Amino acid sequence: MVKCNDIFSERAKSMKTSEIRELLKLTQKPGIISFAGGLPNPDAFPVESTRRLINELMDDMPESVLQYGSTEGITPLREVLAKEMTERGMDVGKENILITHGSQQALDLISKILLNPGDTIVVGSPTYLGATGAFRAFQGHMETVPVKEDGMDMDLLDEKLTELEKKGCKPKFLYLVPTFQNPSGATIPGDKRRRVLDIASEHELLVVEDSPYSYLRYEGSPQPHLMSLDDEDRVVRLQTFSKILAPGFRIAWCVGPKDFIEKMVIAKQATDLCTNPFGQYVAYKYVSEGVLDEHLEYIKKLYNEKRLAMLEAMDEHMPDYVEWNRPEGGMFIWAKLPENIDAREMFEKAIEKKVAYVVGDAFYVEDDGHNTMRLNFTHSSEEEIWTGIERLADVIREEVKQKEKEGVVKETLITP
Ligand code: PMP
Ligand code: G9A
Repeated sequence: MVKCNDIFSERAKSMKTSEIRELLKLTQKPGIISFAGGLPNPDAFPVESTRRLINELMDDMPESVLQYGSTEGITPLREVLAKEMTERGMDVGKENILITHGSQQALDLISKILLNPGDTIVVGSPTYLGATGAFRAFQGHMETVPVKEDGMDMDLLDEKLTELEKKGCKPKFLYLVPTFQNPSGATIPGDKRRRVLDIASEHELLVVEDSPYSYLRYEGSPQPHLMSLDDEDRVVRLQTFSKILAPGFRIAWCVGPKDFIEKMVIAKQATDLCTNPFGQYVAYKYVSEGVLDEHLEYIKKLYNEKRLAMLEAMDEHMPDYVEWNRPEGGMFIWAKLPENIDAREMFEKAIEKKVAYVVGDAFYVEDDGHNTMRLNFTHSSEEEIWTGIERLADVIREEVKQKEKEGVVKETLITP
């Protein structure tokens, strides 16, 4: 029998399982209130309009919808997305757009075309673990810059890049989720966005702007996309239908300079030939017939109610030594527990009490964030949010008490 472990490539050996994917299995067990996965709410799925659009497609053009498509993606979808992005201040044509199976595939393809083993990528600390998973799978080396409440620290980014340059290291790209970051919910304010591009320009760096949550703003004013501030063709932007329509379609779009997209297309040919045309045509109809705009208004209202419910439940139930942010959009709240609490160690106790979260350290490349957790507010009902937060607050209180007890025992053992 072949021992696969002996023949796996170095690349395969560097791959790590996604904690979120593993958690999904666990949290699908009955009775568990899960604030773990970044999942849309099932009530937000547009079942009736999808049924109608699919029927129309089957009546009007089954020969295109059910056929293979071009690797770039279907032309009408790329055209309508280019038009929409141009209206939002980004100078984009269809030749700048590649349709992918989720933004996750774009992250994989970007790594495939840019990374040689050991190449450096600069990421936030914390950052989206699906991205670090993709970079790791292509043996990328990650350098980190702290992410604060207003996003990545720009002074530290500049310092980090200068320090790397001094060592003769030129990173391949900077990866950022500038708006309602996964996991921290942090958003880079408008004035700081210009600085991202100035720093990138000074250090001649490509910027990957991953932006699945920018449409999900519930209060405050929209901030300019990095791509709309870019006049040097230095930004590659990722957008997805996963959070605004349904992740089951697996349709996203990657936007970038023409030569970059051409290389992505070649890389994609070897991966899966083309993104599923069926989903692309449905997405096209959603955008072009204005159904998506209506749907967006509906989900923004729904998610805002859930966001406010979670914030209110946390205000009411959480002990005052727990800290959290109040993001104006997106899907996540980021919470910080006292230093002596390890959210990973506490996780099993939370599951016993039937509540789940994602342990914060999963989003750090380095050993950090042991006392942090990510809470998703979009997937649960308001009732589940209130019950789940109450359960979580109890688990935290018990853990803190337990640590205090252990501390007393330790002190008594040490004191002669
Ligand atoms: N990037 C970020 C920041 C995300 O949060 C997600 C989904 N959680 C993705 C990319 C991948 O999304 P999808 O593949 O569904 O488009
Ligand atoms: O199901 C997934 O893996 C997508 C969700 C990502 C997240 O929870 O951040």
